[in-house]
Amino acid sequence: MCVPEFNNGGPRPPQPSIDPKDHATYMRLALDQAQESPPKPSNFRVGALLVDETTGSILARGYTLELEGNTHAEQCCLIKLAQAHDIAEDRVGELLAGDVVLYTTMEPCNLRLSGNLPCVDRIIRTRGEGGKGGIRKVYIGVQEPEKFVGENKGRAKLEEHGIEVVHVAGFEEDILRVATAGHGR
Ligand code: HJL
Ligand code: ZN
Repeated sequence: MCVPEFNNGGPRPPQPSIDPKDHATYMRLALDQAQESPPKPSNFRVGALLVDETTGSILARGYTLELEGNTHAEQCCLIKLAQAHDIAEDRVGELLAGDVVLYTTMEPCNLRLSGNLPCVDRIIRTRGEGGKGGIRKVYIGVQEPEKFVGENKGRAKLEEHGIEVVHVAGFEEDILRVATAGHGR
């Protein structure tokens, strides 16, 4: 189908607005992202969104293995936002001056079997000197199941660094079904 050019290069049409307090809608959109991820036995299928909590606008979306390499959902959000602004991922916090929160279907990882930098550390480094700006709060749909790395201390580490972690209840079953779809029986 041919999608007509909507605005002929003019200002972008506003995104349909979501009430910033409607956490269930954002978590549902994060779950939609998780469903884009290819099923694999070696990791979970996770989806994530970066949201400006003042305006409700979605700054970036991501899912597991969306970008080249062994990429996590949260990592893809940060890299995509950085790429859109032509800066390196480790400087993406400089773009996040407002009230920025992360929605992720699964608690961010604190240890990766591959040895890659865990998403918790990527989130913490967005905070910059003195913990100003950056990602201020993380909404999670489920804790990470103890399958690959035992107990994930991601939530505790975020909280130690002054980042609030809030569980959005009600999606656990769907999130885990999507996350483990490639794991066999
Ligand atoms: C979260 C993801 C994803 C995981 N967790 N929050 N988002 N894949 O996108 C956590 C799991 C790691 C394994 C394997 N998964 O992914 O613990 O190979 O995927 O580095 O530890 O590590 P690698
Ligand atoms: Zn991760």
